[in-house]
Amino acid sequence: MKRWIMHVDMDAFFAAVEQRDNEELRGKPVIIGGLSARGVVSTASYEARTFGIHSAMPMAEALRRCPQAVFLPCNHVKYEQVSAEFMEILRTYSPLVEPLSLDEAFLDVSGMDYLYKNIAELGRTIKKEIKKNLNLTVSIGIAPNKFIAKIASDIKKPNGFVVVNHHLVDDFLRNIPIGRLWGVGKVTARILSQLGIYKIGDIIKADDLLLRKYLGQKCAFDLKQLAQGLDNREVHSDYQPKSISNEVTFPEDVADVNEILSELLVLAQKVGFRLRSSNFRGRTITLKVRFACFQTITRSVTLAGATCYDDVIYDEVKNLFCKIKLYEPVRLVGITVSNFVTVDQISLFDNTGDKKRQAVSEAIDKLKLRFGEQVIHRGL
Ligand code: TTP
Ligand code: MG
Repeated sequence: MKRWIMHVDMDAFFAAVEQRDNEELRGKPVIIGGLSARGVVSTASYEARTFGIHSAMPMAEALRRCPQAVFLPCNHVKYEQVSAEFMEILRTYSPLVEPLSLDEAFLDVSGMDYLYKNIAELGRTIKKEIKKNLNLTVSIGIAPNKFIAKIASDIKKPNGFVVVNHHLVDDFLRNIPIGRLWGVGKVTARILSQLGIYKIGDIIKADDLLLRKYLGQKCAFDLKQLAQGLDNREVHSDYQPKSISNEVTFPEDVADVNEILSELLVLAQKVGFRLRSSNFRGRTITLKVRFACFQTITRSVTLAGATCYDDVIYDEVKNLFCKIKLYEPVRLVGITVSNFVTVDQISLFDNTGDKKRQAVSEAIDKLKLRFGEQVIHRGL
């Protein structure tokens, strides 16, 4: 049986969701991200990308390049909801779905070409299904392995669709820039370019000894393997996030303890809501603090029982925070809950306090789901 791996990736995910939900944004440059002066772009609609705007660009730069764009904050609750719907659709086509992030996943679809006319037909069906149900477009790559499928989904974005047949792998890879290879970052790319290696085809031709000399044995071996289109990694369907976190960069550095605590309370509520929405509870709570000078510290505490409740998270974070010596104003704070436990383990720790919390949280979460996360906030 031929191995077929599919990589599906939403186009301009956050921006596309906003354009879908608001007719007035369609066809316009839309930029999503942190809106403070020091925020960064999370994503830009394809209209905005023509102005050179891309993810991770400082928001101030995006504003300079395209002042007429519509700028919006991230609505994570909404994107997570859409992401869950997206993954659900994918799971109806294969039991082996491995989400990589909110908007992309690998599917092992080996053998499915017997159920459809051919493997491309399955890809087109999934594309249509996502358009019909979510009114969003995705780009799909189908290939003999993960590495090639991921490149394939990317090269014809947006709304791309590329199938790389087994016997055409070499032709497909030959002219792909080396930067697309897994593990080739800026440094390796520079070394390779000094050796006259720019494309994947150049690696195949390159002398093994030369590669080993400049990249080390392991890296040279991995690159040669990938360049030949060899990648046996499986699709793991048991993906579970290991932690949930939220963080915020203040518009200006803050020295006032109460102001920081009140932001931590907002973050605790965000993390708690996301934990409860995804049915997770965690035992370890981590506080991250970045000072004005960019020095970053983290402090953690591990509880006897797992939690998903805002007030428990906040109280622990507050304790951690109060023990930190604030030698400088603070630039960023963040909260992570990790060390998730299973539902069986949870019942051991349930007590009356938690039952009350559960009732209150359920009521609040219903409001948040209906009216948006900002509808209700506890104050200090
Ligand atoms: P990507 O799939 O990398 O980007 P995209 O879906 O916006 O655009 P495309 O796939 O068409 O190139 O990331 C998915 C989402 O993840 C994106 O919509 C926003 C978020 N994201 C960030 O918040 N910060 C980042 O630096 C990146 C790359 C993505
Ligand atoms: Mg995407």
